[in-house]
Amino acid sequence: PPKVATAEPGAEARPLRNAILHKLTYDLGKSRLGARDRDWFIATALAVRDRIVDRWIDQTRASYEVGAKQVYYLSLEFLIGRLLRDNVSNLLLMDEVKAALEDLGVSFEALREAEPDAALGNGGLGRLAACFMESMATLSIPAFGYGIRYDHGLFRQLIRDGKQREYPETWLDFGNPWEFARPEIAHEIGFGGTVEAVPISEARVRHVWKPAETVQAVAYDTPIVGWRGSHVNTLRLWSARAADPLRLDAFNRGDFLGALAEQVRQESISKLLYPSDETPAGQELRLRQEYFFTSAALQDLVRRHLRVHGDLRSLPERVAVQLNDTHPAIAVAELMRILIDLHDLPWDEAWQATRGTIAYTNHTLLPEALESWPVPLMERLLPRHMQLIYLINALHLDDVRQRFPGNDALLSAVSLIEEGHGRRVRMGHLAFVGSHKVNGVSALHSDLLKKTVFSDFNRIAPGRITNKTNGITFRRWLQQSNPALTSLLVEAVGPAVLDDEKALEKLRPLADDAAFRERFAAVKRANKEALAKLVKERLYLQLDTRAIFDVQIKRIHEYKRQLLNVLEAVALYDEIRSQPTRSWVPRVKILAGKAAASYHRAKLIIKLAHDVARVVNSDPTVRNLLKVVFLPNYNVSLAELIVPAADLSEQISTAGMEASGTGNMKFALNGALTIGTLDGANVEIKEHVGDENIFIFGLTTEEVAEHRGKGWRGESAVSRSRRLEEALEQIEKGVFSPDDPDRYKELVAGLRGDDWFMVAADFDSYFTAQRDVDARWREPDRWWRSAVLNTANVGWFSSDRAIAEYAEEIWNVPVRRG
Ligand code: DL6
Repeated sequence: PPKVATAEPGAEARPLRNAILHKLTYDLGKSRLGARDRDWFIATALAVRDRIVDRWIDQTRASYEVGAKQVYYLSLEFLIGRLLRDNVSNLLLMDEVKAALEDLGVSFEALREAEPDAALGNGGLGRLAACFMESMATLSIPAFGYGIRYDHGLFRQLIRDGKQREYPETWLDFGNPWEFARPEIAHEIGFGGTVEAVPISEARVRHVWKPAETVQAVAYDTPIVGWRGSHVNTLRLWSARAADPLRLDAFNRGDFLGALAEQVRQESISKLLYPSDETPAGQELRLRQEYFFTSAALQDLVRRHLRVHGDLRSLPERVAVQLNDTHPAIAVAELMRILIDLHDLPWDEAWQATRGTIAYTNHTLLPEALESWPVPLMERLLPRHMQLIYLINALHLDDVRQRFPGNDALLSAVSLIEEGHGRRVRMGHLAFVGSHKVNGVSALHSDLLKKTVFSDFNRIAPGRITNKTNGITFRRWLQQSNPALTSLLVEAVGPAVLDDEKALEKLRPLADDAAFRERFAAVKRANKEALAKLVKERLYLQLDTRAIFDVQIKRIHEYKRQLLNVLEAVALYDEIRSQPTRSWVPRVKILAGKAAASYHRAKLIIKLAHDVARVVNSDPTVRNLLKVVFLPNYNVSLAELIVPAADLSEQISTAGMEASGTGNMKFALNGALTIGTLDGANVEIKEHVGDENIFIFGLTTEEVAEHRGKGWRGESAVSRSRRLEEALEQIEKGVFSPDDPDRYKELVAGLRGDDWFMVAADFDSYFTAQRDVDARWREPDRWWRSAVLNTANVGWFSSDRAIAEYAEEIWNVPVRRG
């Protein structure tokens, strides 16, 4: 681990040791002898939390006292993972905690693993929110994260017979020692009902929304500690609490289920991350979740702002609200409602305050992910908001009509209401209109935003779209998950590397130093050994750590093209079998990821990966030259183990479809070489690491569009590639699925057909790039030179850089390091 401000273990660790023991005894009511790892984890977390609280309270108060501008990051997802190592490390307490635990006869690693992952997110968007929270604290930006405290986060993935099964995740079963329940901080969230117009003067009416039901949003606060404990912010997650815990009349009648029904219905809002929205009830629940946390957040921040500043007109000077995608886009209407209906601001002033305060980040161009809600549902659930949306839309369209007269096509393109089959509210449009800045998450993505989904908006509001390329926190994704590499870096370029991502650049000359390269490679080997050990424990599979560890870990999605990766494994398997004595470069293909429960094709791809793995891994002709591994139940903690052990990072999405990616950054930082398309942030990674240190293949965004435009059929790629043809035939014929030979017919038919994700189109180019990877691996000097240069050149992808850009260019708040 990095040696910073080393505490002398022993005497110094004594108070912490006593504190842990005190927590174990008096908070958990356990003796040392009876305590399990989980108990030690909770006791340790509570003792560590005590070291956070004073500075948290002081800094929060201080930022109010000086009237500092507050940032509010609204996100339906915070994919935090575990917090113990994060907090201990950021507080520079690692040596002390380890010494204290050692004295108590407890292993830090064992209790670290007893902490459940807080999986309150699906993937990139949620993990980005978690990295951003840490960076905001590190840069001393006073900030709150607002989201939902789901009882059950992302499902637990079990693989049975190669198939994904989903089970509820239960992170709160033994309590959450990091959070503070705040039952006294509760906001009323209304749904349904009617709106009355009450005259308040001759010229004005006040609209009074009388909701049919109200649910309480109760706060749970988790302190978020910045690097070196510099600053502590709050992640405030809302839990739904029914107004009445049960209906006494029904209970006393003996109708016990009926007595609880209403409570269960209301509290289902914070029950589960991403309830399926395949049914109307599921859709409504999703909208309820979005409004629930957005309204709670805005009520909370408005109350705080009024307490500190007294006047809501100053909101844009003192408050920045960042919408993480459109999930909180209803904020535009909700803030208007609060300002106009509850605080009597005139429309224009309210609109100015709203627009000046809110900014919106778009994370996807995929049409199916661009949210819109049926107007009837909105009218029923949020009647006042719908009125406000109509008004916002009318004024917005008037403005466009005036500036672009006679352009009806433009009007319908930028309207907040989609008129087609069934009227719907376009949440992206609402977010755009209500924001002073809209950003994409990589240079390519922001450019595509301007050219595609928001092209008309870019015309009517030039300059509003800006780019903020994503970043990752180096504390979690380097210092904590790869302590051996961190020590090497500190030794090589000095401790500044722990504080300043730019210091990594000093590593560049060492890429030409053979002794350094050898040490760099040795760290990787040790990390690979650790991963191989885990694979052996979980899958009973022995891996050869001299092989290339070729890794693709992320959500399973057709556009991410795990299928392309598996096809390449099949083709390579064929070649090895046909020429077993050739000198092959050994490879271990490692995959992990979850498919959405209702995403049939993605689940089929998981099954195919397993079917291929079973055949390849048990074929004696292949020996150790190729192994295919699928690690179940991918989560943040698993990623922390896999990323440092990867040699090759698979970033192979169809060009134009991955908004940014952040895994790509984590791998490069840890010295993996990327094989990837010119998609998302890969483009910028290539610019930073240099063309010769990355393997780029495949169609570009423009070429993908061209292919689709010309009615591309995958068959034409198949007919040109014997290799692809053979791989597909085997899959089609059931070579990997003898129990059900037709299992993959549909999947392969898709590749021969419109091949929407260009898997067939890119196959040959990918296969060739993979052989370039093999060639580079055969030259260890060149491989490790590239690996070192990857680490040296990706400092820019720190979330500190990303957050500093948001702060300076969107939020207008100062940043301070340390
Ligand atoms: O910006 C974070 C992350 C990107 O890195 C990924 O490329 C992108 O797919 C992901 N987007 C989403 C979209 N979800 N919705 N809506 O998760 O965001």
